[in-house]
Amino acid sequence: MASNKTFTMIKPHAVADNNIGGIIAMIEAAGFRIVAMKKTQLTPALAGKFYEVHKERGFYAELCEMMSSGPIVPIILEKENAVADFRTLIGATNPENAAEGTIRKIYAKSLSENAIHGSDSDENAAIEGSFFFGVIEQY
Ligand code: RTP
Ligand code: MG
Repeated sequence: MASNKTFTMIKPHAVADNNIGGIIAMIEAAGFRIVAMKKTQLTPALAGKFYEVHKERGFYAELCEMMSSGPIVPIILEKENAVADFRTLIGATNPENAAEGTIRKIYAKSLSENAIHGSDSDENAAIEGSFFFGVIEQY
């Protein structure tokens, strides 16, 4: 059965630019319920662990540096068809290709600083949510 949860993080540049509220307003307006949320900061080592799947990619070091450069807001979200609907809401990885009205179209600065993360599968949503939140926070 498809999960009804996904996981997201508001990236450091969007937090630094005071865009937490604007981004969360778009997420709630799209019908997502906030299950768990906090503000925290990754170390480079923790960012490396979170993005371990990308460790062979050329952008891995830049990604880990960017994601540990300031506070982030990790969030677990709930909605029917959450993973796919959230990927639609955030838009393409490269904001130059992101559709009008998507979060990345509005808030991303570049391919690297693209405002927000969205899990790419139900399995990864569960793994990524559990990276930041304990069992009792996930209901
Ligand atoms: P995300 O995981 O953050 O939701 O993004 P995504 O699935 O759309 O993209 P993914 O391929 O998983 O890449 C993860 C993040 O790495 C940065 N990136 N930089 N410089 C580059 O070529 C490059 N490509 C990707 C972005 O911050 C991307 O969101
Ligand atoms: Mg990804």
